[in-house]
Amino acid sequence: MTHHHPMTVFVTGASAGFGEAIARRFVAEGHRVVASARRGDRLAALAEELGERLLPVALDVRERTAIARTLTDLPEEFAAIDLLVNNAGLALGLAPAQDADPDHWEQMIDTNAKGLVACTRAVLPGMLERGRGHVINLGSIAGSYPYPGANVYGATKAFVHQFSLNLRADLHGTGLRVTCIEPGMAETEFSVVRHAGDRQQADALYAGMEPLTATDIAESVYWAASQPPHVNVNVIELMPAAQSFAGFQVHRDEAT
Ligand code: NDP
Ligand code: 8X3
Repeated sequence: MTHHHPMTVFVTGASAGFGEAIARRFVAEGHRVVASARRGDRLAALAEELGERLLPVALDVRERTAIARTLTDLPEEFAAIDLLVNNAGLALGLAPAQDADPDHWEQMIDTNAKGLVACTRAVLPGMLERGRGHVINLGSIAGSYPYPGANVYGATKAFVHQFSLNLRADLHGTGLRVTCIEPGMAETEFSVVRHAGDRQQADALYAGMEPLTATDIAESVYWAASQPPHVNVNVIELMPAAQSFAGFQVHRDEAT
């Protein structure tokens, strides 16, 4: 798969942030994009702006039967998916595990892990039949580096990392490719969602530093997808220059 011929790209979570930027990038390069997310009104506005190369599809990745129906109902010109970008995902809250809301945990697992594998499983047979395809998953640095309050969110992203590598192993010799993109802090609606709509708290995270942008991530997705067919980009980890690592925390007994 090279960009000499137009690709059909299926992007989940295309109503905001990375997904929207990814959809814009591929449409701008002449590819066809199925843009999916729960908020159909946003996708309709994007289709209005970008024209007929973008097909808006309202889809909740937590609904397995809806995924199957969506794929079956795709119009012919969008049906042969070359690239699946499993981007839909979210973090809810930053409470320590002992205080966290179990409903938040379930929604993150259902979306980031179960939704991602369901979309992948649904798209693979067609890719194998056509003998070409690429699955690009959105992991996170939170899957590799622990931090307080990341508990289940980070664990879902560790899942995405390992699932991506295991998927590569299973697809050995088929010509299908798998990539995991693992960004650090990027300014999208991510933090607003994490803080239940509290924009002040969300903004505070990015105050006084320059975070990654959705366009930066779209660029890395586009780059990975544009490599010649013999090249598989396994993992891309990227961070803002202003973000790096800190050491271990040590609890000290107050008495000593
Ligand atoms: P945004 O909140 O801006 O966008 C998230 C997208 O996911 C939205 O389009 C949302 O659409 C969609 N989504 C959420 N739940 C569902 C669902 N059940 N079904 C379908 N779509 C859903 O966040 P980002 O763009 O930043 O995040 C995109 C991905 O990147 C996520 O997987 C996130 O974990 C990951 N990531 C983000 C980083 C960051 O710092 N921003 C860093 C590393 C990784 P809708 O609500 O309309 O369904
Ligand atoms: C999002 C990046 O560092 O907020 O996955 O967890 S981080």
